[in-house]
Amino acid sequence: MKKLNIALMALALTLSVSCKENKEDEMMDDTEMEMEDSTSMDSDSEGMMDSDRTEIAVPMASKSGSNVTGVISFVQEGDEVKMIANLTGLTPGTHAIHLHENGDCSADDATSAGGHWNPKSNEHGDWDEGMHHMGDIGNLEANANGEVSYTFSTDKWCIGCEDDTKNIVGKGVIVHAAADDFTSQPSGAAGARVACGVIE
Ligand SMILES: [Cu+2]
Repeated sequence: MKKLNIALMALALTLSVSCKENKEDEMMDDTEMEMEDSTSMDSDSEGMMDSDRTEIAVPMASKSGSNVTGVISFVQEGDEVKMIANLTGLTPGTHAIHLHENGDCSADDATSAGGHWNPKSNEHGDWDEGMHHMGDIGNLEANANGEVSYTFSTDKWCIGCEDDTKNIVGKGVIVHAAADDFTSQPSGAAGARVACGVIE
């Protein structure tokens, strides 16, 4: 009798252990399925974001013998394009920043980028007041260490849309040695081109 009890207990133990293992297997299956689900959800939302939100990071090359480097990012957020400029190596003070018509930084002085991007043939001016080029972003302020962190947003641009008067893809980004005075034609007397990048 005692032997039978032990045998039964052993059997019961074996059964409960195998039962538990089965449960764990099932639980693991569930977890894997959940993970697969969340992965596919991520790719879905990324797919949605591709149409709503496009981002181009433009590495800036030193020009005209400067030490200016950094990255200027352009992000489409709904109807607006946000520009985020992070630069180093500038002289402290005010520097013009523009979009120029050619996405070509091959020249040592960046003259290959051409004049200001001006698809509506406007006069050069202040972005916030009256007439201006589509590339007349304005001025950056470099701190005492020659660093700039600057954000600008506008609904007058787009990234890759059909409207050539708004689409910034293929344009050049230029940072100048001096300030834009917003009045001198055609480019605000901003001096040498100290950094250049291509929006692509
Ligand atoms: Cu310029």
